[in-house]
Amino acid sequence: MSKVKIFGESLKNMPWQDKPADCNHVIWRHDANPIIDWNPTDKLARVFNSAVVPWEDGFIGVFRAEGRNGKPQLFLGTSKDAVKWDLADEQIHWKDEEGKPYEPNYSYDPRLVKVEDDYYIIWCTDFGGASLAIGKTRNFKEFTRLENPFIPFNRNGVLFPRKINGNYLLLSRPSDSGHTPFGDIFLSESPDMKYWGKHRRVMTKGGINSWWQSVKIGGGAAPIETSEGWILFYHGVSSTCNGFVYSFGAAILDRENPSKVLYRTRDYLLTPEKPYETTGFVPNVVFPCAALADADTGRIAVYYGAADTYLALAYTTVDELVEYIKSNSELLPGDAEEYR
Ligand code: BMA
Repeated sequence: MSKVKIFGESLKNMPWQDKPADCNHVIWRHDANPIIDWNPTDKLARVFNSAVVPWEDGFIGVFRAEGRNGKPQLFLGTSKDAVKWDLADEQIHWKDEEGKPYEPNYSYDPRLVKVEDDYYIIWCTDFGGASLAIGKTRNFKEFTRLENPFIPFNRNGVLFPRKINGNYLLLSRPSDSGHTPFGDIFLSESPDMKYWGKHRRVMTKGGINSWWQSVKIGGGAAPIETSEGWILFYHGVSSTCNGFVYSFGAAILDRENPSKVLYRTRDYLLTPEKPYETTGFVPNVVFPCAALADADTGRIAVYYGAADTYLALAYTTVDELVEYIKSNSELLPGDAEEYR
């Protein structure tokens, strides 16, 4: 039993490896990373920023995959152990709410979140520019595309796994049309998944003591509800003479009012160090899109894309992580309530 309580399912069969004896950090990598390598199927060349959830007696995931035409689309995958994945050959096909087929021009960086009886997929799509799309499914056979939540440009849509005060909550990162040289995380609410409002700025980029997140930040995995608040893994970007570097850290958001960030890591939790993170299609990227958490043991597994080429896995425990976030936290001026 962990000290910090996770409000969620017990996930006895989720992937897990104990912390290696020589690890002096709060998060450690799966020892057989990457879990998805180059060209995992005849059709798919690279599978990386992807999201997974428990499903039936195993797991299911929505994978960002690029075929040999280099264009990202979303593909389903299933797994018994959430480490070895069977990836579908065919991309996900959508219908809108009137039943008309809808094929996105491109689709990337999916998050997959169960709220009540529906599994929601939020991804980045073309809407006259990169914007968020939302769709849902109950059976992973029929997929219904809903109205796009926001006008362009926006990325990194992360839905909360339950409504608060009757509203769905969605984190996002408004941006411009390119590789945005700016970006803070905002929270929006909706009573019906159609009309979004009550926007709040949650967290800002930057920090004189925190260069890894100085250019932009974006929500990562669906927040994990705990007795200490919502744990949010998020990515942060820094700029070098050799291009952007993507790392990730974590924040704790207030349980009843998640627009309030209570703590956030001054230092990154994980930065590109391993060959599969520093070398690939886009070097120096670790990009989390999902986490599994076991309410019984407090174990957490984070899924992250590496170098826009691979899918990788890292582990921590809720007690260690919360303790680390709290004792290494530095809020930024824009995070404070009065600045909204
Ligand atoms: C972001 C997104 C991610 C990608 C990252 C690094 O803007 O496009 O999909 O992993 O850049 O290339």
